[in-house]
Amino acid sequence: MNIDCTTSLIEIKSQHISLKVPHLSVKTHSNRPSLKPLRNVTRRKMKSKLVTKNKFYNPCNEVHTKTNGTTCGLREIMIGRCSHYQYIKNGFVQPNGSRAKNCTELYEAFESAVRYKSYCNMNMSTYGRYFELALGDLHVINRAMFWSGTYAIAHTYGSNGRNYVTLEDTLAAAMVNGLTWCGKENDTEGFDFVSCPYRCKDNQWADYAFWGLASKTFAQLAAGEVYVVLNGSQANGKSAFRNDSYFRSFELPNLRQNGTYRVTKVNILVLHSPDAEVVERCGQKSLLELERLVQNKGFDYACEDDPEELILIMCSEHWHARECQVARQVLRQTWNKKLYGISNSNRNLLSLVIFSLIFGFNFIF
Ligand code: NFD
Repeated sequence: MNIDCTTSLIEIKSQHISLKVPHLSVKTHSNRPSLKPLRNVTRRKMKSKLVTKNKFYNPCNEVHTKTNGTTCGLREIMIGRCSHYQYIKNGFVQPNGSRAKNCTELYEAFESAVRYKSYCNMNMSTYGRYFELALGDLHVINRAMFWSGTYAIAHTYGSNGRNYVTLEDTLAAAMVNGLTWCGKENDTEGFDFVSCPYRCKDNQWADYAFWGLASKTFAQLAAGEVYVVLNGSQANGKSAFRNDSYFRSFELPNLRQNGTYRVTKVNILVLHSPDAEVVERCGQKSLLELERLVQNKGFDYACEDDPEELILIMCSEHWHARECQVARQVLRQTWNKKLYGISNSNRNLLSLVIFSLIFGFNFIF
């Protein structure tokens, strides 16, 4: 489909996205560790060579050792997170007013999918029962938020589900987000606590078994208007709407076109990091392809570059960036006006007048 760039830009600008209920004062940070650099793979190999020499080595005995295998205390962490999610975070109120879920039962559904199983035998239905139990009653209307290349800012903006609901705000994902796990056949523990594979070369579905199904299920439960935060400043030739992203492979194709979970509109928010190059804007490159796919599915499409709320969040994280300087000064003046009833420049002018009056008089007399 050929779309004239100028026309589509004008159309896009006129389709303003209304962003509701932003409580930007509450900032949250992801509990996920940073993505591991590739060189760790070599270190991991060395470490697993060392530790597998001892058949009975268990890094989770007594003092827990950090490995690239299953997170020590997986069971306790998951059950603990589940209880915290339901009783502390949500204050006993479940989505749709439903009853609290049994955290042990949820963990057991998860465990029976993975324990004693080899990583490469996993597929997209392995965790089916877990997601059914954990997400069965979820229905996110007009507040579902997807992200790609924008993990931190999307979650700050989503504000733990108060503004928007991301996959990670759901019980199913919150229980395991940032954790590592993999099963081990013929092993007393049934989990590999030393090393988990990243890739399974003979079965690509193994790699998507959990997060692929999580993304798919979440997308199927989103309804009305949905939001997608993309990165228009991707480095190394990556695009904002990548071919191999979870968003493209598992979320967009699973948004429903009819029924109770019908999606009506897809709102794209394209962010450009302060002090980074602008690689793509709405109506350009991969975003044109995204627009085409969204419209082919019969959804309305809107795209906005850098909404103000998100500029503010980006500048709060990169306050020293060039693009944020003027905004900081203007904010200071506005705040001073609120505090003292006069803006900074007026205050400076006033001080100057007072200063020259005093010193002027001294000089004359
Ligand atoms: P991506 P995408 N720290 O940014 N989703 O479209 C850590 F540790 O390229 C969620 O492929 O976008 N990991 C999860 C990160 C997993 C970070 C898969 C970070 N700062 C899919 N940023 C999840 N919660 O783990 C990115 N990653 C990982 C769903 C990320 O976890 C979400 O609903 C993923 O494994 C979202 O709408 C991989 O890097 C979409 O798919 C690719 O993230 C994001 O996947």
